[in-house]
Amino acid sequence: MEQLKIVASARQIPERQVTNDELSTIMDTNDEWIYSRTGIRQRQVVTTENTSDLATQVAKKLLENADITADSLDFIIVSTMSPDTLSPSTAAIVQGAIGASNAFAFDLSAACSGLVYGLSVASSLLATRYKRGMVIGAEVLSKLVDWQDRTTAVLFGDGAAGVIVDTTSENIGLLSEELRTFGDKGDNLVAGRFANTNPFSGEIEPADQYFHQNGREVYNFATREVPAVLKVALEKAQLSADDVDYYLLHQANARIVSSIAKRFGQPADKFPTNMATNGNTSAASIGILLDELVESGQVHSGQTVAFVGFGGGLTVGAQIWKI
Ligand code: 4VN
Repeated sequence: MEQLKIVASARQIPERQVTNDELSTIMDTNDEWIYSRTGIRQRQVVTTENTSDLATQVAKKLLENADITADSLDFIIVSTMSPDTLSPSTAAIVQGAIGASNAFAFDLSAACSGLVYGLSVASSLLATRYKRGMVIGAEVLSKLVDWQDRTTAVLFGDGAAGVIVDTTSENIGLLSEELRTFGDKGDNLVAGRFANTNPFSGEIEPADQYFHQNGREVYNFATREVPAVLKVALEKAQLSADDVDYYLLHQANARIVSSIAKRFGQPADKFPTNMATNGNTSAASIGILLDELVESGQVHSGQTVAFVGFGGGLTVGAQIWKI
């Protein structure tokens, strides 16, 4: 059977850096508080770009890195919770910008699990009719952050990253996955609420674009569900935790990452992090981390790598890849 294989990765991070020290000049917070609780020292935020600009830069770099033309793409998936607009989708904007005339394009909404969910959809598309696609996680969370709320404003950063996926007849690629959604807990992480002002509506819930989270609940959800899905994905791949070279977890919080490493009895250096420099970039974080590690040569073909996304929905998903 044809499997899907990652053939290229790329990332795009905005230039403007905002350190914890700079944040402490605009809100009542400080580097020690932020760093000790989250592992974040700085993040990058956009000044003029929107989500589709970051995603389009990633798409262009992907074409270059894979040495392929835009017209060879069958589909483009952009996973995002911060699209430019609901219509057109951010993926459609990217498709137009790079001239991928043979590709259909759509956005996928799964918050911080977006890249993993997007790759799951891509694997099904490639197993049926299609040969090649792009999956990009792109976020400008700085437009959803309430910059008056120091409990959330310190956590997030903007960025985008993605991969090109191709079919292969080799026995590599996506070995297994376990995806779960807990919609009954969705209220713990909310952003981008519209108001319905139709003349027939009764009591209207007011619009609220801002990101709100019940941090404790989301944190506890992550420490409970990430080990559970990872364990199932490893079992499905008939691998042990030791067989995995690198675990690329969503970069929400350094303490979550180290607690999962301990839980699986794995050394911390198998759980690379970049939240110190990038903050939490939601759907973009796993792709950014992957591209950094591919660039430095730490992650390369022949290795076994786990991706684990978790967050809004609430959603969680683990995949085991033979790169
Ligand atoms: C997944 C997670 C988080 C998240 C939740 C809580 C949290 C990150 C709460 C306690 C606080 C330090 C920060 Cl687990 C967010 C998302 C959204 O991408 C996804 N940090 N913290 C403290 O007081 O220690």
